[in-house]
Amino acid sequence: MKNILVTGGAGFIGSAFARYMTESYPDYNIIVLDKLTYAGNVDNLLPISDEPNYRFERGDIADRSAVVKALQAHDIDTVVNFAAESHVDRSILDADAFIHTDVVGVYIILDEAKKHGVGRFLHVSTDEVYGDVEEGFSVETDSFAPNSPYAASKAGGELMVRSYHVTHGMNTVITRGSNTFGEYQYPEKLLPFFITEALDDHLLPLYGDGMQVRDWLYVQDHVTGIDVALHKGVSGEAYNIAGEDSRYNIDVAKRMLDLLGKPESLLKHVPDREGHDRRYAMNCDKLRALGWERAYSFDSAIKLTVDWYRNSEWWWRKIKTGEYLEYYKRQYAARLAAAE
Ligand code: NAD
Ligand code: TDX
Repeated sequence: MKNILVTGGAGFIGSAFARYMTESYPDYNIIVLDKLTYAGNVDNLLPISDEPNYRFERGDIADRSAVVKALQAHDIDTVVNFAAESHVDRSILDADAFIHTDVVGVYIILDEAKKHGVGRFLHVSTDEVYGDVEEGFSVETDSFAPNSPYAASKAGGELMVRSYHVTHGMNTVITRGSNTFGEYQYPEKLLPFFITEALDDHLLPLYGDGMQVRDWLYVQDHVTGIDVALHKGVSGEAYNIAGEDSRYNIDVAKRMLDLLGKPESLLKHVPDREGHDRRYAMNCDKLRALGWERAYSFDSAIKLTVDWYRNSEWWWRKIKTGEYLEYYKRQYAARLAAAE
């Protein structure tokens, strides 16, 4: 392992991984390939922009020529694929881009990686492939039951990876992370959206009764989980990465408001997300058996996250303009009006 292509490395988790790997493994070359969609942001990579073992290339994982160019130019031996459309609500409004990247894109990068003789292909997936988990904890051998177009597209991508391992003998590993939060997360996901809205004293649209349960994982712990799976995971296997900290959405929102010193009256119950999964929860003993441990509790990580957004207006204010405001209107205007 020497030249690692990190696809989707300008997004939230991919950039945290690129920053971590560049600094932790000076002997590896980290090459980010990213299309720079609305969610991709080169500011996320500023902390490593001058590092000698880091490079950035703009390109689409569904574009064969861009993929071949990157694989050849950097003599890539390892691929870690984060590139995805990642927001459930956007997949409900329009799923085209999800099929393009999360299904077709995964197939193209996988196929070209095989032809190029890539020795390790790690694919980053999600707990959402298991669908709604009424009780208990998902294990890696559970069947898939994706409920949103996003989750279905991620399940489709994973199955392509599986098939390339079984059919072509490719060296692959899949990770399935839970709800990840932390610095540099695009402010459409629950926590960064609510933190940045609350800082401006705007109403916070909580879907339905707010009693949906998510497992919360700090981004640094997600990244070290991927590192362990990359170096120690068994080819052909999948590994859950969980925070093992389940909370109701309403409690997460109240904790955040408390840290900001903002009133709970900002919370507004609005009509629910269509097809909304009630609960996700995973067991991650399999990854722990490879030596992975979390370093952060939810309480310490949410404090770090709230502080980061409070001190990083330079980062999020310029995002919350243009396309973002159009999306906000499409997603929330009618919901907030219905809740009045
Ligand atoms: P993100 O939306 O912040 O970033 C996605 C990145 O992929 C962006 O930089 C975007 O420009 C890039 N991208 C999109 N389409 C591309 C394409 N066709 N070619 C190249 N680049 C493209 O997403 P994230 O939250 O960082 O998630 C990263 C990965 O982790 C995704 O695969 C997601 O499914 C998975 N995941 C996310 C979470 C979470 O809670 N955020 C949890 C589990 C798994
Ligand atoms: O405005 C909101 N109001 C609200 O009540 C938003 C944006 C979310 N929610 C609820 C929906 C979910 O129950 O909060 C919960 C978390 O929502 P998201 O941040 O959109 O995450 P989720 O749908 O759970 O999916 C996330 O975890 C798995 C990531 O977005 C995915 O990329 C990842 O695969």
